[in-house]
Order: sequence, then C-alpha cells, then structure tokens
Amino acid sequence: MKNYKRNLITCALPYANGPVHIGHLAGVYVPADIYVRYLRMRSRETLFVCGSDEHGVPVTMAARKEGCSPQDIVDKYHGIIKNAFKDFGINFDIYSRTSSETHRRNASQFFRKLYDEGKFIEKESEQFYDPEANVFLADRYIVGTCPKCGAEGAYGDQCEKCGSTLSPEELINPHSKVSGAEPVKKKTKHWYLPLEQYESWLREWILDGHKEWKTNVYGQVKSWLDGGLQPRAVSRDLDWGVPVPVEGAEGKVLYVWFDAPIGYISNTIELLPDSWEKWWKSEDTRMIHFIGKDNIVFHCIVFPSMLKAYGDGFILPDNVPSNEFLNLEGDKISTSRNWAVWLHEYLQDFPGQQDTLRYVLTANAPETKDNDFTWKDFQARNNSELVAVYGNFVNRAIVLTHKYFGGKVPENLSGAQIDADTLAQIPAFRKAIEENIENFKFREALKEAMNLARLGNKYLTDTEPWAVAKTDMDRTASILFTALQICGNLAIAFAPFLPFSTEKLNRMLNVEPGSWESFGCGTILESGHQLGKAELLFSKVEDEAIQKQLDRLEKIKAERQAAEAAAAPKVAPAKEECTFEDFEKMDIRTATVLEAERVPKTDKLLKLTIDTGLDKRVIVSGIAEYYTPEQMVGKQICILANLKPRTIRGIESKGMILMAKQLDGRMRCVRAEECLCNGAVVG
Ligand code: B3M
Ligand code: ZN
Repeated sequence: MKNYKRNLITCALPYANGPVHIGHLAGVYVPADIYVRYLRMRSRETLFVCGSDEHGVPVTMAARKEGCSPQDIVDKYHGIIKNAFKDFGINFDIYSRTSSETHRRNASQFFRKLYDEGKFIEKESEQFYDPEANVFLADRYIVGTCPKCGAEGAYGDQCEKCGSTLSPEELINPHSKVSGAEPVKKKTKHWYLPLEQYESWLREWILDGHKEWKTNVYGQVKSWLDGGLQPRAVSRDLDWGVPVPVEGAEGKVLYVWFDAPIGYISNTIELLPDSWEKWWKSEDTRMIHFIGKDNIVFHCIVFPSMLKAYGDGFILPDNVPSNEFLNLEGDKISTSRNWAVWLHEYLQDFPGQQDTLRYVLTANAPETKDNDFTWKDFQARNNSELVAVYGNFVNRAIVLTHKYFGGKVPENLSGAQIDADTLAQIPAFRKAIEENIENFKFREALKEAMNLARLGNKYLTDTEPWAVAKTDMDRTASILFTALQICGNLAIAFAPFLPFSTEKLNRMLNVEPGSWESFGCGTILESGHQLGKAELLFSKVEDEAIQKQLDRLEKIKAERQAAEAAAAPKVAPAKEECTFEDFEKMDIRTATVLEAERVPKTDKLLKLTIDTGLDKRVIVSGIAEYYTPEQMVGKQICILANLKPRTIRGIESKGMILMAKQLDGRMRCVRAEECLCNGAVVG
C-alpha cells in the first residue's frame, strides 16, 4: 500500500428522519470508530467526518407522517442522532448537517461548476404527477395494491409486505399519498450526469485497480458496470432541498444523493475552513468511506464520477468498506415498522453498558453476509465472554494483587517457564489484531483480543496464585506480575473496540491510555507501580432484562399483525341461508356478447347487446372500470336472465351479468370453463 500521510474517514450520513438503531451502529459507525481509534493509537493523522443527511424524500415523508414541517423533523432527529453517537463513544471530529449554510453554498457551487462546464445533459421526461396537489411524485409517494402479494399500501418502489421491488406502473389502483388522486404522467426537465461516459475510467480504477476491496463491494460495482451505466438525474421536483442554482429551475432541488456526499466535503470545510483542501485534494490523503450495502453504488460509482467530473485535484476513496445488513430476531430492521433497537432506548434499559452493545455488534457484525441480532445472544456474549472471561480475569488479577501486595505490582522474583511462554504469545495477538483491523475484519480482530483475555484466564487457572500464596509468596508475586502484564496489554488490545471499559481498566491499573507501540513489547506495568481500586469491568445481564426486551418486541409484532389483519382485504361475510326453491327461481344461463359500447357521459357503464339463446337483448352493466368494449365483444359470460327489467340512463336493461368481486375490489366476469352454447342453464 502507498505510504499515506493522513487518513480521511467518512461515515454515511444518516437520514435525519428517525433515530438511529443497532443496524446503523453495526453496519457503519462502530466499525468506522474502531478503525479511527486504532489509527489514532498508531499516531496516524486522522480526520473523522460525518453529519445528518437532511434532504430528500425520506425526510418529507417523516414530516407528513408526524404532521409537521421537514425542518421540524430534521431539527428533532439531528439532535437525537448526534447525542446517540456521542453516548456510544463515536466521536466525530465534526457531526454537522446538510441543511447548514456552508453545505448549501458548497453543494450549489459544485453543481454550478459542472453545469457551467457542460458536464450535465438536460432532458425532458414524463414523471408521475399529482393533479390535485400539483406536485411531482417520488415513487415512494405513490401507493397502491401490490401486484405480487395483494397487500394494500405498497409503495411505488417497493412492497414492504413481501419485499418485492416495484415500479409505480405495476401498482394496482395507484394513488398519491399526498391527495389520494390517481397519478398522471407529466413532462418535466431535469439535469443528468452521463455516467456512461465514466464507465471505462471506473472499470480501470476499481475493477483493475482495487481488487482488494471487499467482495460484496467489488461484486456490486462489477455487476453495475457489466450492466452498462445510464445517465442519472441529479435534480428533482421537490420543495425541500438545495435549490438548483440555474435560472428557470424554480421548484427544483438537487437530488439528495447528489448533495449528500458533497456533505462530506462541506462538513470538512465547516470544521477546517482554511486547511480543508489538504484532506480532499492531496495525494497524501487516504480517504475511506464506511457505508451500508445499499449505498455502494453511490459511493463507488456516482460520487467518484462527480469528483472526476469536477476535477480540481479531488481525491477518490482508497477503500469503501461496506457491510451487509443486521436483522433483529429474524426479521428485517425497519424504522417505519418500529422493528429496531433504538440506541437512546437501549441506554435507558442498559445504562452504562454501551460496550456490551459495541462488543456484541462487532462480534456478530454482518461483515460478509446479513446477520441476526438476538437478545439471547446478546446476553450470552455479555455473560459468558465479557463477564466470565475478560472481566473475570482482570478482576482476579487486580483483586489478588490488592489482597497480597497492597495493590502494588509485585516483583518478578520467581519466574517460571509458563510465565515466559505466556508473555511470549502476546506479540502474535498484536499482529493478528493489526492485520485484521487494517483489512476491515473487525470481528476477527475482536476475537483475537478476546483470545488474549482467554489466555490470561487460563494462565491464572493453571497457576492458581490463590493456592500458591499459602506456601510461596515469591512465586505468587511472579504469577501476579505476569497476569498484570496481560491486563496492561488487554487495555491496549481492546481500546479500539471498547472505549468505556478500557477507560475503566486504565483507571483500575492507574495508567494513562497505553500506546499501541507498547502492545506486546515487554513490561507495561513496572514492579512497585500502585494500582487503582478494583471495580467490576462488566456486569451481568439478567434474564428479566432480556425478557423485557423480548416482550417489547413481541408486543410490537402482535400490534403489527393486528393492524395488518384489520387493514387486509376481507372476504365478504356469508349471506343468509336460502332454500333450493329460492335458488331455482333464478334463471342463470350462458350468453355471448355481440356488441358493446360505452354509455355516453358515464365512466362505469357499458351497453351490451347479447345473445342469450332465447333472444337478443340489451344489458347495461357497470363494468367499464374493468373491461373495455373491445374486450367484451365475443366473450361468453353468465347472466341472470329473469331479473326484472330496469331502465338505466334511458336504456332498458334486461338482466344482469354475473361478476365476481376480488379482494382488491376488482370485478371479473364469471365464465364457464369451456365455451357452451348460448342459453345453457347454470344450476
Ligand atoms: N443518507 C442513506 C442512508 O442513510 C444516506 C447516506 C448518505 S451518505 C452520503 O442509508
Ligand atoms: Zn407485496
């Protein structure tokens, strides 16, 4: 790898449309934080940048749902998200927001330069439009019945019930979420970034030049490139966002995925107005984007193409470590379905136990495939790993030192082979942790740190200082000296992963945070050094605490199922009993439609001339919503032939066509399995 002078680490900007949950932490923010802490421990100059993504449809949707303005929404959630990160020890150098003045100016200027240099193409296209509310509709704003599973309320881009990807055209009974009106297509002009012009450059840069990227990232990029890139719209018809800085573009804003990544730059400018360029325009800077898998295309294809188009020395990411998704108790985490563990709520239930969550999310991180978070696993990892291994080892070493040596690190008076052998293993742990972190394999790295704690635990079990102390204090001194060296190394090994317990351990050991360079390199705690007070490094998670969480989720699931059942289309209730004689009275028979035409000035009625086998007659039927006249001509259908004639819109209608009403409300003609002669009696 190139010898870089500094590291610019960015994390995907979370949408300020809701609080952050464990999926966010596991996928992006904890791994990035581990990486940054590690780099800093190695004294590598590092800048850690993030902020809220405050534009786009997700925010306007949340505003609509909560009945307030988009500005209210972002003000509320920006604060909640910012605090949640801080509470979990994720300390960005800057956590700003894309509604900031700096960002508005910077994103505008970025667009304008590309516009002035002719880097965009302008195109008119037909987009869905709400004719009542007079607004263009993003796919998410069009809802209807899912054509795949029949669920109501499927979005124009996806059905949340069955997970199918949809387009608004596929929805049955589509309507606008804004006014309820049926959307129409309307022409509108937008600016597009012609991504296809960057295709061969992207191939060379990523497919040839970055084979070391994670396979999920590399694979996704390759399949996008193999599929051929298309021009991508960089503006939208929306009243929330950065206005398109071009004359005649009223009512248009920058597409959220155009402005958000520029937010990384804006936030750097806000923090370092005079020296930001060295982070963005110097070949000595190594830029890394931490993101979730649904952001890959934007960070590997779109944003790099934007930077390339802009030129002016902007650097490109050296790596884009992206994780898969975390599920919760076997179900997809979803903000809208309230299926999540929210960070601010976790802290209320498990105060002071941030490291447990950080540990579990890293140990079980969705690094190569989607993974599941379960509360039982959370409890098991806390109780049998953090408490029983790491915490137990540290506690025994420190408590025994207080008991036998007044809390002073004893002298190494009676060294044995096992001491030397044990300490000699530490450099290999350091190397494994380093290699794994440098390759973004955080769960492996954490496993190695825990294995070092296991080594310590085993060492104490094997050497039994509490037993040896009865006969041989010199030997006891050496054992505890050795055990304390392992404690000192653990305080370094775990530091990138578990900042809160590391701070506690340093306090117990009465040391400043250890430098990475001393990890595995000789004595960390000199004989005679006075330790601090022993505390418990971790506390047990009891069954009741877990049950409470499971009950909460169970309740949410039950409420959701009840709501779904209430909203689901229902089969019509059974009718009252009738006699065979009642049924016999009805003259149901087959007939063929000879002619069909719309009844003037109506939307619903067709006038059908039919051959009943008995006669030719006219039936007026309300089926124009479901069939065109052309579809009806020639169709063999079933009719109720002896219904008392009625005059509808001045036309005498003799009989009724038998129709079946589906769950989604659509009517279909009832037809015989094969074509029969007209007048065949049904019964
Ligand atoms: N806000 C998407 C997301 O939260 C988006 C990331 C922007 S990063 C520039 O998944
Ligand atoms: Zn569906």
